[in-house]
Amino acid sequence: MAKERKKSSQKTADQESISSVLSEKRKFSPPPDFSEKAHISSMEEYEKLYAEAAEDPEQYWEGIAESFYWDKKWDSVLEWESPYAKWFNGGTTNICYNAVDRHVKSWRKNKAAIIWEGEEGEQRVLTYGELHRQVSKFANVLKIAGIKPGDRVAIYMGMVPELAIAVLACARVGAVHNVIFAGFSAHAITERVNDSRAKLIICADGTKRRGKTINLKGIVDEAIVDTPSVRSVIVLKVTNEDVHMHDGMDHWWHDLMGLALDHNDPDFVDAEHPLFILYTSGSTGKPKGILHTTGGYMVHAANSFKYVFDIKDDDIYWCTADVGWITGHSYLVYGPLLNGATIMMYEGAPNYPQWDRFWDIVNRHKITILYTAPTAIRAFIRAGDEWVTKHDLSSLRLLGTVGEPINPKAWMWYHTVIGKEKCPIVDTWWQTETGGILVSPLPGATPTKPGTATRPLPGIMVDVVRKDGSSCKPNEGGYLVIKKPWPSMLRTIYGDNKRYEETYWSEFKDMYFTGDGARKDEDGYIWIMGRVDDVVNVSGHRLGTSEVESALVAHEAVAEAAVVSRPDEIKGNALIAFVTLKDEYEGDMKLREDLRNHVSREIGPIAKPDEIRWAKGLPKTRSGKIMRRLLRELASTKEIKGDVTTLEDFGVLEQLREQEEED
Ligand code: 6R9
Repeated sequence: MAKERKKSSQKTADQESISSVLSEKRKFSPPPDFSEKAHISSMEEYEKLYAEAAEDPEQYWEGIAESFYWDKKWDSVLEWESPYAKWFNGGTTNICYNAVDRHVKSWRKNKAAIIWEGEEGEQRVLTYGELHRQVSKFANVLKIAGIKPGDRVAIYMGMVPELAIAVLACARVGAVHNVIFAGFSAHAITERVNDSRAKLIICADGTKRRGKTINLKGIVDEAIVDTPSVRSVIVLKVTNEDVHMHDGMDHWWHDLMGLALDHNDPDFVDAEHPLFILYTSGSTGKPKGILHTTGGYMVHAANSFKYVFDIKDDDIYWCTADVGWITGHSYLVYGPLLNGATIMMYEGAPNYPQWDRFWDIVNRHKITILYTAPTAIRAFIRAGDEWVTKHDLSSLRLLGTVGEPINPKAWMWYHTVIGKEKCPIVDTWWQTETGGILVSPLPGATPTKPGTATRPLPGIMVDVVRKDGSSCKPNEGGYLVIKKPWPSMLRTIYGDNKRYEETYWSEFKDMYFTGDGARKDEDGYIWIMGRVDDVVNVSGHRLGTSEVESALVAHEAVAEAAVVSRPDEIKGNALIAFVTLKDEYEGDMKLREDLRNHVSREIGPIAKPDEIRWAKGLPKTRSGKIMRRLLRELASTKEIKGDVTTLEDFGVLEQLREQEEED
């Protein structure tokens, strides 16, 4: 008995969240008045559409593609030479034209496209007409800067409307944008700019965060010391930082805009013309440049947005993600604008000046659809309901989450405290690689259960399979795969087809491997159980543990490092680094903070280990592989605090563990 109690108290938070998910049986039907007005209003309608799309996926996608403007129609819907896809091949279009110009030719010309709010409460509204004018002008600026179709352009800015303008203008002239999250370090910029060989960097002078300003231009200056491909830098004045402008290389955004004409004819490009590269973490050290192309991405980003968020013309939609991540690309910029929606854009922290900032924004701007991350929801729960209840949230009609599994407790809080039990929740599963949402409830149709992204969207064939590729039985845990190509799938890893083939297509024959573990329940609902590779989700941001390890061992004091994650109530996961120091550095009291800052400089503050533990040596298998499972267990169950002299002695720990098992 005593032993049992001891064992159960050692159950990790991870196991607890899995078992709570396994026993989750609650089911919530869409409110009838929501369904009545929804684009898809019943499960029967969903099942019918799903079956039709499964029967003839190409016909299904072709039907959707027809609702966009194409300068020339495609010759074929899909050409598939596994694992390389060409969607709508032979067709030409321009995604910026579809997202902006089309609306300007309609009554939406004077509709708000972007409502922007800064941290100090500054506000701007850009109508579709104004957005069109600014994007056209900036497209002319890009041309003046010598940018040609296919050239890569890096963008490093905070969440200001000009970020969306820069992205759209690149697409307009056929340039390939690479947005780099403004929290990344100079080193991370150098790495991305060199991998994509970007010709131009567009940045802001600075950005605001929790009342402080970050000098982005200074970081770019540091990054471009070592980037031979960069010819010029365009700098947008936002925070009035004291910046140094290099003669002939750096130009002010406002000076160039002053020279540019209002009118710009978009470049209609091939459907398979590259649209953007977005770097994401993988299970090995170097970030992967995920390449998306124009036509297929446009079709799925727009269509998934329309149905998952059930968008209507009077909605005010707010996605809290940064444009530096895929969620910001597909569901802040492209998806909503392709649908002519009004978007809210906020530059600042969720708890500035206080923990009610989000709810204050919802109330003042009468937000109807809110799309955010479980990590934010968990932080709000901890801050306390009183920050929420003092605001009127009655404008909200639909809630969404993305980025990591949402634990049932957080789901229920979102449902009751924010949604007042009247807003459906769409828990949307997807990845940088998938370009758009693949698994999600349709809010007017799908009964939801807390903790599951439910069923795949029509046209998407997902499955949970065993190691040999055979389908798992209901509730049997396995690997999440996608069995048929879809239009917004990544086309490759930029410049590295081999890595593309190995990472996604070598594990299972003719199936795309997501890297996620999952199970499918008796209703066919997909429950994501987290990554099965060395990728971890920290506050909804995707990080490779090996990336952090590489950064640590790059420090002169470090002999070896292993980074694992531990479940964390707020961040989802926390990073724990086990570090073996070179002999001469042992006992250096300052090193813990030095190493954390070093990782921050190498990758960015989001990658800072939460805890650094010193280890005499790392536990390894006979073949020399670090025993990460053991480290994960240690990281979850036993917090070793103390000064630099506290060393993990794995020999001793191993012995202790063995004794315990024998007991
Ligand atoms: C969109 C995005 C992708 C990874 C993915 C999975 C996790 C995303 C999720 C989810 C459970 C959800 N993930 N959405 N897990 N439920 N609704 O986040 O892209 O940054 O590339 O991360 O995030 O593990 O494989 P990305």
